[in-house]
Amino acid sequence: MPNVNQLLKENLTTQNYNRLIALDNPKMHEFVADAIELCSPGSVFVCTESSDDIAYLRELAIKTGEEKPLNIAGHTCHFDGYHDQARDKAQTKYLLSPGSDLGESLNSIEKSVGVKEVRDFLKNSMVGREMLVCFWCLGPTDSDFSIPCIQITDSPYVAHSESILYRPGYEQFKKIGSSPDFFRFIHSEGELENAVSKNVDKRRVYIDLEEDLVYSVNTQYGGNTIGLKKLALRLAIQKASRQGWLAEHMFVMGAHGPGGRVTYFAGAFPSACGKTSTSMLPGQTIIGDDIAYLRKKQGQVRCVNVEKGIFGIIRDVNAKDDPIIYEALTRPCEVIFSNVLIDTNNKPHWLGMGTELPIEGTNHSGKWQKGKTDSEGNEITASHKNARYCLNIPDLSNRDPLIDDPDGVPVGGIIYGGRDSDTWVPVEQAFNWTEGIILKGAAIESETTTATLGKAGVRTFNLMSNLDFLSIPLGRYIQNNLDFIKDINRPPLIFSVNYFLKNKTGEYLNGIADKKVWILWAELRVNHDVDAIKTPTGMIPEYEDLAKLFKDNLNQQYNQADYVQQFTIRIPENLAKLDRVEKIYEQKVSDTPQILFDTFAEVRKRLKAAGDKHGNYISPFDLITK
Ligand code: SPV
Ligand code: MN
Repeated sequence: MPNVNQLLKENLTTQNYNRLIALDNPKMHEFVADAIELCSPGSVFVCTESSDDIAYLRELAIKTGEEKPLNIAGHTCHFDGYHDQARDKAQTKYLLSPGSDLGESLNSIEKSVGVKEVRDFLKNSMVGREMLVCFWCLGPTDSDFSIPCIQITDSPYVAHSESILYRPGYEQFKKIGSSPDFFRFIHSEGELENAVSKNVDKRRVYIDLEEDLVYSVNTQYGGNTIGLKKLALRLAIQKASRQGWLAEHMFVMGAHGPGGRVTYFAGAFPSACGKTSTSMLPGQTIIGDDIAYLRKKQGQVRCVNVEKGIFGIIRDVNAKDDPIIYEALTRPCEVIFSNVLIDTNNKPHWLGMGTELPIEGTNHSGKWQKGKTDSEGNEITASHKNARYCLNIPDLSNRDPLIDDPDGVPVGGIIYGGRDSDTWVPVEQAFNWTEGIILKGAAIESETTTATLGKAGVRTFNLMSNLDFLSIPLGRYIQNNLDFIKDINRPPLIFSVNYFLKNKTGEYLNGIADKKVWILWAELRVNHDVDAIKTPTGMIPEYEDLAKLFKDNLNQQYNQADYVQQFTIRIPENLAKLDRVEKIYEQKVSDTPQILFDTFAEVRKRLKAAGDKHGNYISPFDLITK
């Protein structure tokens, strides 16, 4: 691009120009110059990491009306448009050059067509508005894990959210000098009506994997616009695949075992399956709740939280079930609430907050009163089911001290979870890494709830809960996971958990608090403190060990009858699951590694043999061999 410098000089004030030029990176300068030329902003603000600059983003969000201050200091509320409340999977596509192939499952568009389309939508999109040029870092700064990013947006809400969710990156850009190795995001809300994106029919999120560049337009919802979140995860999965590490949709938490020992776990669960609440278990410490990078360092698997904040589902966050988050949401500290209900006293409310909801207020549909319906006749709930809070993890009382360690934390175990009413036991350890990846991670299914569109109870396949974000063929992704620990002596143990097991009459077999016991049992296993019972699919807890954990941690008597019911091995359901999942790989994933089919066949044999010997429903006591 000719005259980059001249264009920047003409369009930026001296102060902003100097800030940009202090970063000696021609590729970054070119990106900013191109964005200015394309979007024609009224002004440009270059954000460093000074507290004044971050405060400017916060204040601008209020000045433009994208966020409204609430009664508690630091709290604001943002609304997305009525039809802009979630990730737009249909309009999120990879820009594919001729000759490249991402496999049959990934949504893509021919690059030249897609780039033209999205650039047409971005054309002059910032006239009369301020373009915000922000620098952030994925992962801790000054670390092998760090990926510097530049985000250009005309939404102060997006920039403000990123200042909460990500580490600052201006200084990191100084360190990388002229390196072209960084992620780029350009976003415009497009035309606004009542402060929300008007043209959602022209909403597009297009991802250029070759350029590490993402375009997003005509949308505000965080999952579509906060570049460093799921859009960066897609770029990172490609990068990780090329470089031999892993980018995962995983929380990271420290489980606190006997004698002050801390064992770190990373865990992948589909949305609404207890992921954030597992990362926030009482008495344990949190590193992150959504995205992790895993690398091999010093002969260990180590991981970091890519973020430093939480963009969490607020539904059902209440004083009883999520006391730590609830506490942070009700005291002065920086919080952006989105798509909740604001009552006439300027107070936020949401579904499941544990107090009675007001009958009127303002929500994502505008003025709201109980019983209000939308144009299709559907009742509009007080807050949206995907309403969110955005806060800083350092503001939580259970933050882990190693949160920003540039070396990450050692991964003792990996946990895969799903929502499953009748198949998996509450917790089970895989026999080894390969079986863990294949039988646990690659077999995750989640039953739809009434909170998602469509019929409840339908099982949806979700490979490592990362399916929505994969940017490489599914088979290669599985193979990368299998290969990852090849030169590691003691790989992390892999566990499955299932918090949603029900009895025949549809009641849950476990209490909400029980998950703490499963995680602490996994902690004991990682440290060789307890034995386990062999099943056809892995290793389950012995009754006495769980009884002690229930007593010590929840002050509960754990009945043997409950144990038997929860940990019964359900042969027909397990076989049916293998059949369902195998069919998906057979029919939809042409590059599935052969070892997946071999492992399924082997486990099917084990299940059948156990069934022949003990019957279809096997009590764990029948499997004890000593
Ligand atoms: C998820 O849906 O998994 C989220 C929220 O973490 S979003 O930013 O929409 O991806
Ligand atoms: Mn997520």
